[in-house]
Amino acid sequence: MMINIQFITHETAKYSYIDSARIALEGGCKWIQLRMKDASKEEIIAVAKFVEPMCRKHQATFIIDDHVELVKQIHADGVHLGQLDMPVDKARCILGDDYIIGGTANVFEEVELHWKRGCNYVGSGPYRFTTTKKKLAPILGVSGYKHIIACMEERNINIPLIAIGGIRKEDILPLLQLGIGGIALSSTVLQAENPVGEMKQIMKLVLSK
Ligand code: TZP
Ligand code: MG
Repeated sequence: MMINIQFITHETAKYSYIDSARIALEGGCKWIQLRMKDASKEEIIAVAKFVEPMCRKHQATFIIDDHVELVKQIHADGVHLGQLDMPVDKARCILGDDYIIGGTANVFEEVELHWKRGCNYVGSGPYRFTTTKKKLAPILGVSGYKHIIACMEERNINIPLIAIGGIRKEDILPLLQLGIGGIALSSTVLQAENPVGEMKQIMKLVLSK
């Protein structure tokens, strides 16, 4: 199975949003989600003008967080929608079948709803506490994912479940063993002393699977 590593852009004291995407791409990541939570549409469009061509150069998928209305304008491959964003089925009506739509879920019922509404993958977390996202949902840990995966198997729901939130390199293989379809991460790369090297190690780890 193809294991998907999704990098979530973030702005830190050291790095801009664009830097963060560049680091992930240079480290071999093939999926960038442009997440700029407190930014205006104009700021997002300005950053996307740099990040989109960078993704194309590296043959990486380019996803925008939240903003369905910007997907086509910034030439994104799709959108990631949280619990408070546009419902997945409405986004599917607007975008059609050629775009990727991801959704956030903290409990199985949300996974099922996203699946019924035509989601391509579900981001589920947080695995553990993280400061990257404000207003965190309850922490899932290994037992939370085990439960969600068991429910998905029972109902024959087979879309990739992507674990997110506080995930470090050493967490990745144990999570994949649970049946997780991919990993989304940010801070473990951006806080590393050598972030490109850290991303490379993570990619090597999953590509060997
Ligand atoms: N949702 C939960 S954590 C997160 C999002 C979008 C950001 C990534 O978290 P981390 O801990 O920086 O990898
Ligand atoms: Mg959102």
